[in-house]
Amino acid sequence: MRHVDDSPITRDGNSLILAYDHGTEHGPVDFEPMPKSADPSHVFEVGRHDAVTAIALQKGNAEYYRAWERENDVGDGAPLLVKLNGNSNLAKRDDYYSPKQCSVRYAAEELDADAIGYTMYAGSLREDEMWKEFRDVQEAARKHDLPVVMWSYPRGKGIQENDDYTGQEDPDVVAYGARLGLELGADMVKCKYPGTQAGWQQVEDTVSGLKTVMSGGSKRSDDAFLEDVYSTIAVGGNGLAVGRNIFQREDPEGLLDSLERVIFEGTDPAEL
Ligand code: FBP
Repeated sequence: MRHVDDSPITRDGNSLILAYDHGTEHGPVDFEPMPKSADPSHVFEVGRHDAVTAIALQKGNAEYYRAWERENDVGDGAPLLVKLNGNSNLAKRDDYYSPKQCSVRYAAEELDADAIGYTMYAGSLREDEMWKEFRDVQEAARKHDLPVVMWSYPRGKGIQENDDYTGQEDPDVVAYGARLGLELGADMVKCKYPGTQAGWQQVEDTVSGLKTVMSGGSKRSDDAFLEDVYSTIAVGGNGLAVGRNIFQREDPEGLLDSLERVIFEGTDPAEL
């Protein structure tokens, strides 16, 4: 089993994953602030920045990505992380569930993936179903030597109806979700920012060295965003998986330059 540090999605142990699955998860509304971001090839180009260690795509865009690389003779595109499951904002369900649309075999053999990703909604009424799917995904990924990134987003009735928790960003909830990544065999876990550095420290204290990356969240100023990222790196976080804070910017190059220094060199944004 290859260690994630030896895979292309990390650099010096850390990662910057450019997430572009929002057309599935949120719908075209996420492209409205920057209409050119609706064109996948625009975001593929952004992903050629040296800071980016993976681009996370749903199956359809992953197929397009490989074709785009071939047709444009792109040799330095970001490594490909195929997101195996996803769900839309259109569905009405009894509780959160993210169905799988791509197999590990297809990701590995047809898409030449460098890693796979799976969203886990622990706390949902459908958690058991997702655990079973994740088991199959994780074991198949091991056979293909692909790192497994868990989008660990505890949410649903089990969280909402438990008075011990204040919601999805409660540090106890985020840390529990991160721990599940370790227990269920992920190589890296992607978690919501719990609001404070102490909250992220709690995550790190829970995962015993498992790779952790912060989920970007909605767009904010460069300074506020870099500060949040640094606060996780400073206590042992391994980087970032980010979508809107990159593709909703007219020119994300400057922010990517800064993120590269913060994530891979540990530079305090105050010194940039
Ligand atoms: P952002 O940086 O834009 O928050 O993207 C990270 C991400 O995990 C995406 O991969 C995904 O589309 C989205 O957030 C899901 O967020 P949520 O389920 O909380 O709406």
